[in-house]
Amino acid sequence: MKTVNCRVSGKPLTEVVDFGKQPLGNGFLTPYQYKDEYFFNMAVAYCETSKMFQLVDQPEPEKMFHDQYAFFSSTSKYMEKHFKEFADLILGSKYISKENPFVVELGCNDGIMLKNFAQNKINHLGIEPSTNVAKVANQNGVKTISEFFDANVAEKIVKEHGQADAFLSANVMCHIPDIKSVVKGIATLLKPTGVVMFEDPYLGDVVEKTSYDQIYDEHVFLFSAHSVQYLFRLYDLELIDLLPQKTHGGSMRYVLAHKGAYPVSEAVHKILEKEKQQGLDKLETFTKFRQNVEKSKSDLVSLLKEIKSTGKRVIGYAATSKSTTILNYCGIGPDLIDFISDTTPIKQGKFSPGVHIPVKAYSEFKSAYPEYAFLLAWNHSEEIMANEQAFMQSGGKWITHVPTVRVVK
Ligand code: DWN
Repeated sequence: MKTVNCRVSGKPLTEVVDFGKQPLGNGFLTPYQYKDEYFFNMAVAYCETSKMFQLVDQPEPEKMFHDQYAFFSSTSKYMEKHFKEFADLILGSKYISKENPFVVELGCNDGIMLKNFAQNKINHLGIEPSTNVAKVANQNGVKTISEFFDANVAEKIVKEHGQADAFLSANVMCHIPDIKSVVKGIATLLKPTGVVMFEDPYLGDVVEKTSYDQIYDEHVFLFSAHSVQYLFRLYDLELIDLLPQKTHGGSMRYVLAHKGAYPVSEAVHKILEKEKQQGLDKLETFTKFRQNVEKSKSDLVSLLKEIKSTGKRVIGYAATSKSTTILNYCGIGPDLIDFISDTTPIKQGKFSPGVHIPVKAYSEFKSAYPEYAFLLAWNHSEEIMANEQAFMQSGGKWITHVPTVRVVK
């Protein structure tokens, strides 16, 4: 679904970086599927009216989210803890009715967050389009329907369950091209006193850290406070708070409510001002971003080639969706990285999208440590460093590309 106009304002977009031909971020495959492998041209653009940073072209949602979706949220212990804290924050907040509150989560994946409500016997509903993942959520005791949420689904939910006290979402809203229909649906679904809380990777962090790997097929938008405010205002919903998060290399939690329902916090004014200083409201900022992306690419390729020329082994650590952008944009294949180690069974024994690096079980990494591991899940570095003391004691070094390309001991 290619667009020349902003998906939110309808005004013409200005292209800022072209990453060339890219496969699906989670399109792990077997060699007999190579001949039919799907590619699209991945470019990102900016809208000066809505301030929305977005993909120009995005594959159809059914190509990305289906009965073989490869990402399960519960692969990270840190994220389990993060979502428990998120749930506790909502349960203890002023936004939730005392009597029989109803909580809805968009894109609940395997139930990592909603299970905290289910365990507390709170009335809840998960909406998850990937059927294999939704099945796991239901098995985890989380009531989940498999649908792509929009204004029509919102009406159906209201008829069946009534309006919601809280509408939650984590790392999902930025995946949805028809975001206006989602926000329209939220406005219908939310009680007059209800609250929306959602978090996604934050454009401010991506620009600051040149973490361009947050750009891939699934992430049609990278939001900022400016763009979220513009989008929700279209449906009379107001940005009332902002809570920066460490997750996924820097995320933002946006808190919204019906206009006038709650006071607007000081954090909203401060962060909007900070975004102006960073230039997130200006097109020129993204010219500099493109130059930083190009430099990151050439530094990374030079570093990997230099290591390879010394005969040392490099293994990719974690077959993340975001690594698909780096590997394909930089043209890094099995000539530079022997294999990628990953803990998700559905990815193991397959090959990475586009550049076809073998994906192997984590045990293969542990049984013969390489000299270098390229930290493809850099966003989980705290958790990984704590787990990989033995690798480092064996003399193993990490390669990272965020915020700059370098070797870390
Ligand atoms: O938005 C999205 C985010 C939240 O999750 C999705 N579109 C898809 C996915 O992106 P990702 O694949 O880049 O996510 P992560 O959480 O950075 O990476 C998860 C992958 O890393 C899994 O395949 C498991 C693997 N992994 C590992 O092998 N060892 C992860 C950790 C923490 C580890 O120690």
